[in-house]
Amino acid sequence: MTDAPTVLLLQKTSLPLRQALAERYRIVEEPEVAVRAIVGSGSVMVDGDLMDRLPRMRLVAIHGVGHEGVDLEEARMRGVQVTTTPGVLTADVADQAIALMLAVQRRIIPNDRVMRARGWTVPLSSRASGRRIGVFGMGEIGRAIAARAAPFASELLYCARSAKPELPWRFVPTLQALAEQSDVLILIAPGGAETKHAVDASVLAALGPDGILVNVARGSLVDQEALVAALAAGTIAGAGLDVFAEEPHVPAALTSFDQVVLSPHHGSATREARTEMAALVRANLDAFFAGEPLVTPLP
Ligand code: 8YV
Repeated sequence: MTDAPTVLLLQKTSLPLRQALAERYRIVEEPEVAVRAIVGSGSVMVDGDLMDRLPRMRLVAIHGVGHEGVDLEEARMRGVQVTTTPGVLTADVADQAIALMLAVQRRIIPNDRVMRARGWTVPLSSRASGRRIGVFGMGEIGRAIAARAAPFASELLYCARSAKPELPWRFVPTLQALAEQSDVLILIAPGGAETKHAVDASVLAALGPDGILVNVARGSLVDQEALVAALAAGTIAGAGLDVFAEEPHVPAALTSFDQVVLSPHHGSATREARTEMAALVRANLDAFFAGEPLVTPLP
């Protein structure tokens, strides 16, 4: 494979991805001048400095849909194109949000722990149906979450950059107001500077002592220290967390709460999604190197 184009792989975890790339590309894990494309998750930092070190690189193929780590302006200035893997992970991330919500409400994990210790008697859990469910972020995955959550909910509300009149759910213009009016707050907005610590102590207080936070977006959306404090003080009732401020680090305090369900950024980590994501990354690379239109470019 000496003539194979060199791809800088900035993603450690996905075996399907590595296999899909290795068939056709030379994979390196450190920047080098030969690199012609980067493959990685959208939260990995791809800034002007890295691009300067990769003078032949003209494609960033993101394995996922978030792209907050990629400096799109620097990319545009250098003629670097960017692709993501939309569609193929939508259902799985949405399912994960619902799974976390139900697991927190019905105490699935602590009850399982009691059973494994040969116990039977456990505290009461909370009713999942008939709650007001608020979704923060109304892109493709936000819609899939809302569609799944709505049948459970007494009301489905959402907050996004703008109201979507085509949707049957009630738009709430601020996150603070959404938290005030929701029993469950599900986060699926993009990461990056615009949403950093959007969920702070005041939003958590608005969610209230019966409120549950579910985050399948980015850890950066939540002030994690404020969340730990709110859980410890009972300012909110519980949380289902798939993402964390500094992955893979999870603060010890978060692991100590029975009312918290933790998951290792697993939303898109089904065999099916990861196989299709890998295929889409590969299809974008193949199109790029064949000089053909990219399959799923960022608009
Ligand atoms: C992936 C994600 O796990 O799509 C995203 O933005 O966060 C996840 O689906 C991540 O991109 C790792 O590749």
